Amino acid sequence: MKQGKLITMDEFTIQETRKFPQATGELSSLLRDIGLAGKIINKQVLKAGLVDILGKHGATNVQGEEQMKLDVYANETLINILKNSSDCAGIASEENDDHVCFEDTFSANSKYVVLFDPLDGSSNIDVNAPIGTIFSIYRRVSELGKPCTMQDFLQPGNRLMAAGYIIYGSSTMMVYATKVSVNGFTLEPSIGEFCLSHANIKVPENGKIYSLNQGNTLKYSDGMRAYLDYCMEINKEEGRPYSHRYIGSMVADLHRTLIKGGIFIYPADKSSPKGKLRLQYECNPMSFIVEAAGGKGSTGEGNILDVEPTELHQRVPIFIGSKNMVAKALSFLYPVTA
Ligand code: P6P
Repeated sequence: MKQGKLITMDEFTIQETRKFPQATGELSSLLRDIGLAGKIINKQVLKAGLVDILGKHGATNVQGEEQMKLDVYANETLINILKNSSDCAGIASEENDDHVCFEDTFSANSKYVVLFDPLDGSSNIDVNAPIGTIFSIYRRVSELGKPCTMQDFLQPGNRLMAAGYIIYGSSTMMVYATKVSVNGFTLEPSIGEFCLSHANIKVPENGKIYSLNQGNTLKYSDGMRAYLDYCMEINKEEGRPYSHRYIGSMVADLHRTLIKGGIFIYPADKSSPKGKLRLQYECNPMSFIVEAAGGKGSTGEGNILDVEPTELHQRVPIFIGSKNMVAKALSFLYPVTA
């Protein structure tokens, strides 16, 4: 790759595709479509405070969460872009009860399906905190030429072809992982292109930041509370106490963790025995990205990517980030008996 040259995401994916002679370019084309959706959503996010797109949409989604208008706009944008893509057989969205098959011939013959959380962290929209779109791309398991099936969307994360997110923050970035590497692209608004800014991202093996909603501490298990005490006690050799950072927007907390290292946790607790975050829309894609960058994603009992999904909106606990920090946290949950 030539040094100093601005490399657009399209150029990058084409160069990456050339490394695999058998690649057809369909995955690159799908990533380009998702990037286009991100640019369209970004335009509305940037002016959310100025137009009547802010505030409650009045509807509630399958999670029972009140839908912000931007949620609905982002969801419809992704569905429309992917419906017109020649590389997507269907979608499943955190905002939709069920999956959606695209019936046209082109789509029915496409080999990929896409799952997404169209606007994660939407409770932060009206306080101008970072929010994001999270997406997962699977090769379908159903027969080409026929409509996609639920089984296409209930695949474990270890079968992901690619996963990524678009973060609408101080800058707009698209980060995506394949099994080969994780790369970040920053939107250059003057040319409307995502340009390579973070090549071959690697999660530091150790970090100094722990990220979780400490307001839930009283509902945590004894092991989780012991780990929190560990994070807060002073130990200069180990660089503790850690710093606590929690934005309340998974994409923003995970993007910081990916770049700086650290651990993000949304554990099971007394009121949420499976935790809060969704396996297929948040935990699997983020674990795929973090593990491709050398980090770790665990439910506390095993690898997130190995969980066999049983329903589209199921939740799992998540411990994710620097691999040594995740290992340390798990040692408090399941102390190794001597
Ligand atoms: P809590 C946002 O609603 C979200 O789904 C994630 O983006 C975020 O990490 C989490 O929920 C925040 O949850 O319970 O701490 O507000």
